[in-house]
Amino acid sequence: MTKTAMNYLSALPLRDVRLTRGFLAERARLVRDVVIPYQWEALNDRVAGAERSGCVHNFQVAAGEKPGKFHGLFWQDSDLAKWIEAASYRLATHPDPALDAELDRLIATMAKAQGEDGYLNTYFQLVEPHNRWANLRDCHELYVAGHMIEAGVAHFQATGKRTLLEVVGRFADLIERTFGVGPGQIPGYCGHEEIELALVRLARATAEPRYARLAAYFIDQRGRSPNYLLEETRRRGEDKLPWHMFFDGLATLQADRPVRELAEPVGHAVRQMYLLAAMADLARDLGDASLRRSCDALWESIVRRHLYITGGVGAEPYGEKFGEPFDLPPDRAYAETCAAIGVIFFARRMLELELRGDYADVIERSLYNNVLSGMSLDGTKFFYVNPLEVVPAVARRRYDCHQVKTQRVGWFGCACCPPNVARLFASLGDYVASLRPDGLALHLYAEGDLRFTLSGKEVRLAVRTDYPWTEEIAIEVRPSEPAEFTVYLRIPAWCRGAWVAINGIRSSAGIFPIASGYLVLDRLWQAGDQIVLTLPMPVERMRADPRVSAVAGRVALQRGPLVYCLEEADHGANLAAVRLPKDAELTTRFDDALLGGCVVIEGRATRLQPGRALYDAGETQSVGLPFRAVPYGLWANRGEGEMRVWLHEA
Ligand code: FUB
Ligand code: ZN
Repeated sequence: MTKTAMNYLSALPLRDVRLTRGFLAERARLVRDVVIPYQWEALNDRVAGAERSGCVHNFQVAAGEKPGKFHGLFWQDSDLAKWIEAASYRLATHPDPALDAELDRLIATMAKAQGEDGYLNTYFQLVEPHNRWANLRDCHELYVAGHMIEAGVAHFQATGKRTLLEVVGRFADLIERTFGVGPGQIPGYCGHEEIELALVRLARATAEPRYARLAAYFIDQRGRSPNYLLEETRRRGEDKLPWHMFFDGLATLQADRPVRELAEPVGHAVRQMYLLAAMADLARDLGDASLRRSCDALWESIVRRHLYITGGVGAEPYGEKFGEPFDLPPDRAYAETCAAIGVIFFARRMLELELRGDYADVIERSLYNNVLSGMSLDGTKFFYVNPLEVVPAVARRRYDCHQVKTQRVGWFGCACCPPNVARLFASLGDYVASLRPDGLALHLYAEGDLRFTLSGKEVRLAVRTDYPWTEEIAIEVRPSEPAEFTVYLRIPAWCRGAWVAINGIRSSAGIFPIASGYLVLDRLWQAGDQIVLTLPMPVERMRADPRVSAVAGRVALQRGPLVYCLEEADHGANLAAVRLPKDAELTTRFDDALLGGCVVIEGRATRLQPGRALYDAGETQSVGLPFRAVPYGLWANRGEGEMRVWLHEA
């Protein structure tokens, strides 16, 4: 093993990260107790007033258990697959016999629906059986297969049962026989990436490297000349590309060139992020340095030119795509929930390749802001797009890509986001910490207990904190016997002047080594050793690079990892008229009656008064008003109204 390989990180098993109290634990509980059951009802078409899913019905029809017709989109099965993943993570952390049995029944139906040859996709089985693999550009067959594979792996890892794993293994074997550059094989790949990262997971779970080789085939074949997707298009006799590809052509699908030649993120944002996640996986598992270089280049480009302050990507509603560098409009932002989840997937894999604080900083930014915004406080409503500025009457007219921007809804015709949020929050333990051969790295601060083994010694970490509301994180280290190892604690880039106390002796974090954004605490740990990390969280006025023309000169308020916004509920309409004086003193307070309890930022602002004419050469009058900003991730939980992140100063 090379030195670098030895330093790769890995997640702890989910059951060994118990989130017990506080902000993240509360989201995880909500997903466990409300979101997963709610989504099961939605997937069974039992939620009155919500869009019909048809997911479970489709499998029952394909299995011959029910009469009826397929309902939904080509990729409808993937919604159910993501839910199975979420439910499996829930079983891993909180065993539940009823849910376990429900999954067993569902998996039995899926197994019955599977074709003799291993094929499984209810759209093609029920609607176009003669057209299998005929339109890889649009029809998402391998994307759906990827989600099924992820579900099979998650279910196996959570329960030890091989039922779904065997189903998806048979499907993966069919895919392996079908695709490739050998005689009689299809030299193609999917228009929507996902299969690649799923195959890596399958390879790891089954210790079958051939699945990783298949993933590498899909990555290497993508965008090669002659271009398979173009040839396929011609074969179907089509003379033009679909609407969402008009502007960027094959780059919409990251298929206009080999992936190693990508210099900027392009095209459909979720696809781009899933592709990058798989590239990072393969860079690691196959030791592929050129894939790693591409991942590094794309990472740099995304965080320097394409990332919203809320951790979202994909500014362009037309085709749900990445836009031009620095084009990050707050109002017509698309910032799909799934795309921010894709950012987190990519960042986690980069972090596992190399312990670097900026990767975990982005995970934190995306999670606490864009992804959090994707789900209502009660867990039964979801956002697909996550703009940073909304005037409802205007936003309703700009009904971009058919997604509602002004309030969350119970389900979508294209419901990719809700179960994606569920699987992410149900697997938060994968993001909180990771293990290195020399110690443990804490990335996200949340109250809970972690258990791991280092050099044969069992260690427990008990974390106590009210983060992100408060600044202190207390960690008790409990090795089964004294043990020398390193505890790496992330010092977020937003934090200046961290403090650390070890067994009561307090010092500036600066006196310890800080490597790539992590405080390195390397010592002989004894049971009961106490670390207290203090991450000061003043309210910061954040400014965008002036090349972000849509918000140049404005400020966004951030405290700790949370980006804040103004809501109409606190200030009335026309938030554009609210100005934040440069010298306004901003105070914080925990309001336990607001939005489930949160820290609000308060102060005095001014409001420009309506003018006498549409345009007027005179001074605009203004009056003072109390000002209250709330965490962006919690917006739109008090009815429909205006919201604004980027503010003008006065
Ligand atoms: O196309 C499948 C999923 O639906 C994508 O990832 C989302 O962007 C939405 O289009
Ligand atoms: Zn989505």
